[in-house]
Amino acid sequence: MTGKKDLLAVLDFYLVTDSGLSKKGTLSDVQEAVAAGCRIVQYREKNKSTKEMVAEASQIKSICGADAIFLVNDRIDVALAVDADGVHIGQEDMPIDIARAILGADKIIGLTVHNISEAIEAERSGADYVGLSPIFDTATKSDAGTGIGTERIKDVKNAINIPVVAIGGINKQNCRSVIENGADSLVAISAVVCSDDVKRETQELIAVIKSASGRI
Ligand code: 3NM
Repeated sequence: MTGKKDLLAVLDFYLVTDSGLSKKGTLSDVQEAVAAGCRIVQYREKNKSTKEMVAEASQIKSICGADAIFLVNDRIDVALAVDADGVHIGQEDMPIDIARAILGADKIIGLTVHNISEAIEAERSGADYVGLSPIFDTATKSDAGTGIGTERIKDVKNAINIPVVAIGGINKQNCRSVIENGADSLVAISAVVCSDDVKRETQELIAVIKSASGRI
């Protein structure tokens, strides 16, 4: 097991990059979030060439260093090219058993799920954590669908033994209820990368998450 898998148990805020929404650019966002104490970064890039992605992923990997898990969204080839810590995949991406066979046992694989049955299946097929989505309505992902609400988080958390990361429409105002309803960690893309001060926003989110989870 990679040392970084241990970090999955103590995640607070989870950064997902979005170069389309970012005010200061992906690398700056990662730098500021990691400096603020973020311990997991997912490079999610839909608008760049593979060559550009490999170069940027390599830089993000160095920023994450030993302190933060570095995952690549969807692109197993890019993750392998830079020896990332793992990938985050969706229900329509590479089947998880094949992703595991390609990446090996040490790498981290996160899977997006929308309900209890997908979460149970994700754990059974070897996911290291699930991303539960969307908690609230969001404009960041056009096909995300309607928010499932915070109550559903408890149901999913109680059904599985791997960490639950909440995503979709989360911000500083509603993040406390997300954690109080059982999420181990949460993603807030627009709330963070659209802010003027990514570091401060991340610090403030981490403070609320730690307080809500009793991890202070
Ligand atoms: N995936 P924001 S929602 C990347 O529902 C992503 O699977 C989602 O962005 C899903 O924090 C989403 O700005 C975007 O709402 C979340």
